[in-house]
Amino acid sequence: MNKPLLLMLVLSVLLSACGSEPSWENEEVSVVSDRILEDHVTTVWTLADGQASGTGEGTLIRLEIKKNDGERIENFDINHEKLLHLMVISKDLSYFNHIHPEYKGNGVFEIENDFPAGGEYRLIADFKPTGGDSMTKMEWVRIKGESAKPVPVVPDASLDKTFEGKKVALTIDRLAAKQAVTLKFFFRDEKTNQPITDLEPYLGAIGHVVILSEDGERYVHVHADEGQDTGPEACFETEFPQSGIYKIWGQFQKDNQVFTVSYVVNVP
Ligand SMILES: [Cu+2]
Repeated sequence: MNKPLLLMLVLSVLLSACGSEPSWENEEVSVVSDRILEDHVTTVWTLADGQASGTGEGTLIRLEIKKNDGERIENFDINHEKLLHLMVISKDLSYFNHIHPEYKGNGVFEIENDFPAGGEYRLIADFKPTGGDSMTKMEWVRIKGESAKPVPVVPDASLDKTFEGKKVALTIDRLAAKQAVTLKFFFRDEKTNQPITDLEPYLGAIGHVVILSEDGERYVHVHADEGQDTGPEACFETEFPQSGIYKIWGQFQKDNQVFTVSYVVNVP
């Protein structure tokens, strides 16, 4: 057997550990001058009244997306079944909501969110203008009303946790900053301890994972490996931008119900 072939075999065995081959994204080097780059886009966030909920009424979040020069952006591409994904996360990272605002035209998206208490929240929007980059825009907003007592962000002693009747073990191949990292979730039924093999696609993938640094400043996109379908494993490729404490949220679907898992890790 010649050496390159042997190497390929070894590599394919290594790569199959998480059930699929890695995908490389083509970073398109574009010379088209009117391509919409992230730096060329600005977002204006407005809260209807800024009152905290608890009154049973949601607060309207309005997001206007436009070019820095004020020019409208009219068209957006669907990504994971939606035009825009919005994360609403409390400053202490204890509250997390992933919602999909309605497109009103003229670059304006709106949705109501039931904020659980007053205080500061991070709003994070993921979207892709047609003919532009996939981009993320973030904003801090203050919700009026009494703040909840902050929950400390403490790294989990074990990444083997239970959520809504499911034991979910997270393994991270190497906990290190500025390196390609694979997150692997493994699902078992809490009662029977049997692997869960009937996960359902959620927004066109086996699941969705987002990561935010303790201070809310570094948000990490996570891409699900392709070719995964029903569990019991779900793998995601990512990179922590620098050392520090991060919270990781994963969202998956089973029996037509979306469930959220979360972990706090300290990246050395
Ligand atoms: Cu979404």
